[in-house]
Amino acid sequence: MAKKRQIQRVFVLTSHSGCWPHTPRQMAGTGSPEQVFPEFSAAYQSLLLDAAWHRATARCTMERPLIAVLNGPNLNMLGQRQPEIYGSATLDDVEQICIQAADKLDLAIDFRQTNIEGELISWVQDCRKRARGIIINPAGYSHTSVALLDALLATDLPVIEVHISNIHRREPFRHMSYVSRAAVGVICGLGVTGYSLALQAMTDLILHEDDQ
Ligand code: CA2
Repeated sequence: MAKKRQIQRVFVLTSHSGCWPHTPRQMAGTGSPEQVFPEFSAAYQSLLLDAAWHRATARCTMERPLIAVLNGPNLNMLGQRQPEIYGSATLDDVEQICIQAADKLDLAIDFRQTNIEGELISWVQDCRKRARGIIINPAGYSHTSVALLDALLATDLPVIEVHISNIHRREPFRHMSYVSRAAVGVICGLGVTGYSLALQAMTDLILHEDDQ
């Protein structure tokens, strides 16, 4: 009795000028491969999906510059007291504003708040290895912390200082900020919009760096 041989087809998909062709037809050149080999179409579609997923992942984790958005003491109380000075937005609202702005600007953000000076300093130090820039509302530490200033200076990263209120319209002790010496720019008095403006400005700074 004649033996029936099962022939397995193997498709070898290679890249085309460094990127995947858009359709099977393009790859085949003269004819549609799915007409010749119906099982090809499913294999190829799944490969395209894989490639798209990898591109999206790379975009989120590798290509987007990471910006640290750091918040100092008592900012966790935003929206709960003193709305006449700081408005009604909570810190969660501020984080959402930053996430949306970062998404539009193609940035990744790491948004944090702490009431502890040493923790804020450690986060600033950690930025050296991982972030392209720092946006910081140092809150009360703006006016008191030489240690925070030293940490920011040591990062060699662009720093933008944000204050929700206009510190220059307030008590004299708020007029001076140690942190400002490390900052490329300071945004104050524009409410929580200051955070999205800072992200926009940071994008420009990074693009400028990349151009040089
Ligand atoms: O205006 C700003 O963003 C400040 O950085 C906020 C700090 C203040 O010490 C700075 O001088 C200016 C205070 C953050 C505390 O925020 C609160 C919000 C609501 C209720 C209590 C505190």
